[in-house]
Amino acid sequence: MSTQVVVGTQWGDEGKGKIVDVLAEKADLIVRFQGGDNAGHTVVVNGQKHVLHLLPSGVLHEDALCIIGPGVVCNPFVLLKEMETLEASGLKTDHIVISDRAQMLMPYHQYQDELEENAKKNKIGTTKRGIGPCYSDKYARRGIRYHEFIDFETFKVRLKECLDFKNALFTKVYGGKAMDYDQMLADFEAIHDRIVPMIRETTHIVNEAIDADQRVLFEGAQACMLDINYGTYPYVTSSSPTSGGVPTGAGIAPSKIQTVVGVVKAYSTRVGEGPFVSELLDEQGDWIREHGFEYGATTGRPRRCGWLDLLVVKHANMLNGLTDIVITKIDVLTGLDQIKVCVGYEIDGKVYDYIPSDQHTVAKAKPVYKIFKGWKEDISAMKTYDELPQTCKDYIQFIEDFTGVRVSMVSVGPDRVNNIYIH
Ligand code: 2SA
Ligand code: GDP
Ligand code: MG
Repeated sequence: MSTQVVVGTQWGDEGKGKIVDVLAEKADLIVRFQGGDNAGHTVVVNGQKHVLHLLPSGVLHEDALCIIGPGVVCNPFVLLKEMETLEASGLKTDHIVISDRAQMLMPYHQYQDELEENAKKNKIGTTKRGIGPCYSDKYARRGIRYHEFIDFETFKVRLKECLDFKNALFTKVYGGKAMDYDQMLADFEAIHDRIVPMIRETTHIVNEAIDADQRVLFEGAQACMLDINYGTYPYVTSSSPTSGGVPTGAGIAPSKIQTVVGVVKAYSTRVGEGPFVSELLDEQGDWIREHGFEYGATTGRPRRCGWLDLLVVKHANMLNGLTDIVITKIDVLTGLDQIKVCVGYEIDGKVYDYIPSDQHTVAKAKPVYKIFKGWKEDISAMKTYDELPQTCKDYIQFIEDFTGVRVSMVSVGPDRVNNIYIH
């Protein structure tokens, strides 16, 4: 048995896409287990950049089967567009399958997300891709799953009942417009022949692969602080991006998870609203954004930037059971005289070494920092740990000591090859 999970430990955009692509070289199967096209995962190969939203980030490895798992909310129109973009670059897409249990993210989910975001006083800052409304329908048991798309006559009926319900909501509650059933049906009819051959019962495929000792990689989107239960609720996404989401989202027993790789960006970013204790609302934050090119890979929104928050990473370790940490974007910090790391939250005179549940309490927290010396050397072409400046090694060592998790790899650039392997 060989299974590996890759998860984000902060607020997403840690560089999971790049790390999954690197680890997928040795995988037979790659499985997305949650989220949807809110994700923006960037993979750079030989200078060519690919941004993936629904497709697993291992998709460039054409020999591995890529599965969009049961826990994903999958917009079929976005999926096909993404496949066409890959095909236009000369890449193969016939190794991609969709679970018949995956939820179909519908045009009305996107519209609902937009209406709800616009109507809210305290906005979440969603990607407006329809993620929350689609998961809400799933749990209210009125979602449409991919197996219901196979027979188009069945789908017609389901679409009618769902759209009638949504149109009443849009017009009577939100003051929006009704969506046109005939047009929507025609749009779905046009993609039916391309989508249906991709729909498979994937749960057996994954479990049989594990039992046959194949190498299976489970790819998380978003991250722990955006987890529906353990993130800064309500400023979260609507799924479980932790290793705990793998058994339910991919359909395997928890005991089948062997290793869990947590991706830790060397500083923090967040896109969307919600508390962010180590945020830098000054020139230092702008410096990180420009040097790290911190803009949303799906929406293009500028990301909020701040120092590394190790309480966040500790929280992620507790919830995910990390066996390894991969540090990314440490090259971005090159040139700074000093680098700060948040090691505690001071709230009403008390120092916390864990993250309180209530986001109003977290919003009051002042960061307790440990200060490190920076380095000036260009580290982006380095290949071994020994080559790194001592101050950079001290920074890495501290992350390992504070979290108690070994740092097995450090990423020093966006390309597939910019890595330093430690263990
Ligand atoms: P949603 O759309 O309902 O999931 O939004 C809820 C919150 O989750 C955040 N979220 C993300 N945070 C970071 N990166 C994400 N993917 C894109 C990227 C984001 C982009 O890779 O850059 O392009 O803006 C992602 N997806 C969801 C979101 O900001 C809300 O805070
Ligand atoms: P993901 O959502 O976790 O996959 O991350 P994104 O792709 O949204 O954002 C990460 C960004 O950082 C992308 O533009 C990557 O190409 C880039 N990146 C990843 N690793 C590194 C690294 O080690 N150094 C630098 N400079 N950029 C990186
Ligand atoms: Mg991203």
